Amino acid sequence: MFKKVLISNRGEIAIRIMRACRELGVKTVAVYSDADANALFVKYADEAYHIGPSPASQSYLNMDNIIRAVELSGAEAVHPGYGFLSENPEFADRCRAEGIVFIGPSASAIRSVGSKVEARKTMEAAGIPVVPGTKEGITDIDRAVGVADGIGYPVIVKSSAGGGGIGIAIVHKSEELPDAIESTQSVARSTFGDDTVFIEKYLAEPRHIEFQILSDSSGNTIHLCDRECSIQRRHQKLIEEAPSPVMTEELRAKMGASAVEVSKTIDYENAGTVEFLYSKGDYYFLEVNTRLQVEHPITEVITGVDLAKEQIKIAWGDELSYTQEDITINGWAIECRINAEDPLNNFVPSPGKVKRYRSPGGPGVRVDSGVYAGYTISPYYDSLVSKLTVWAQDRSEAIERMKRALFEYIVVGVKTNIPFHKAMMNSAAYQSGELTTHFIEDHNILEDVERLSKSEKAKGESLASALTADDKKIAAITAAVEAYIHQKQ
Ligand code: MV4
Repeated sequence: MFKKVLISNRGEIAIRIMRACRELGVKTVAVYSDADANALFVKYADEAYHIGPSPASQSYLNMDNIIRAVELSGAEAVHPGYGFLSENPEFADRCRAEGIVFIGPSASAIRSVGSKVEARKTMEAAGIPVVPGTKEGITDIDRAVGVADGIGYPVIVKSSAGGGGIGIAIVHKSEELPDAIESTQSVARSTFGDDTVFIEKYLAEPRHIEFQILSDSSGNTIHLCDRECSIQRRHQKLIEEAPSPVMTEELRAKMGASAVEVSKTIDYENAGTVEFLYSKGDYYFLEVNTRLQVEHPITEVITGVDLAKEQIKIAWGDELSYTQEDITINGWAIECRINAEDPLNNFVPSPGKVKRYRSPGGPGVRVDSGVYAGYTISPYYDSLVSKLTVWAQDRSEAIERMKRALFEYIVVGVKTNIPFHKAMMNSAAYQSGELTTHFIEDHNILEDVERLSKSEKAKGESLASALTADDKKIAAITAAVEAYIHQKQ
């Protein structure tokens, strides 16, 4: 096994990966920006290297500085986590050129799905269902209108290099299509430096269902079942669950086989996710995420597989520890992303100092976080406070357990979306399991959030005045406690 791994990421996911390393007996190296000098993940690591100023472009995206830290530390491998350089084929290539193991797929596998047009073509040729649409990037607008007229409206224009909902347009009639193509091309050009766009039939209220896959260097590939990720706002997932409420054994076998086929088609190695849209009993390939995902814990708790450890073992060259037959689903998992943001003000980020903090515990509760009392959430990065994952025997028990965990959760000093999650768990529509990617707009969740935010605010005020010790002292004490827990061994 590797002796030392560098984690080119920050926050909760850096800690998640370091936990896997510690269990494998692997030493860890953190890299950090100015803003993260006091972050928990830096304390957790066996050693840490400063890689630049706070903006990600100068630190967590700075390949030269990260590779220098790998060399200085003597780490043999880099785990990129999610975001930042995790899906950057250039970084994967550079690591390999320097003799550093990149814990993830090959640069060529990343490239082969980086272009959505190419990925669609590849998967269609391999017999994977794709949404009806254009075969190639659009070069001739009149021809594109002809194709769209044939498919029938509404259609969706998508950027080939896109992702995260940037550079898409929904078009309801033929006359609107030429303008939509041109504006999507222009957004794609300025955002991604590639103006290739394509057209698909627009599915009105689909579900977003994804399959976790694992593939080793000996050609063994398995899937670890499904996650339902439909609850999102502006393409930011907020709640994920596993399995999907619509999944049947029959559908899982079909979609799982497709996910494995996708992996084999692109010679994929390591952990990955195959995303599908699901509508009215049919499923369609959407894209491949070539990284460990934010929502991986829900798969871990229902399958018992430690995905971060499997990734490291695969990169070392080990064969998978599991066959497909070994993978079974036990119970139900839900993850709420607890963000420092204001659900009553358009979910705007609410960075700042966390004055009081107590995370929930007890049966079936897992908290992945990089936050402690006295820690300041920086405006430079995402606003994730933690991922709150519950496990229970079934979906309704998982919802009750999530309500209980949200009730126990105390975060004072920054606004959080905890009231939003409470409203969701109490929503009859959510409880029914009838989820779509438009759930939040389609249901009156925010009304409930208003009421629940008032009680959250009252709790915060009473707790803020409950202690008289000044905040600096609390920060010093809790930082010392964390440093002790995470002390170098
Ligand atoms: C779609 C779609 C409906 N029909 N494609 C949005 C971002 C990109 N990753 C794919 N997206 C969608 N593609 C067809 N043919 C609806 C969406 C979509 C969506 C997809 C997954 C999760 C959330 C979403 C929210 C709005 C729209």
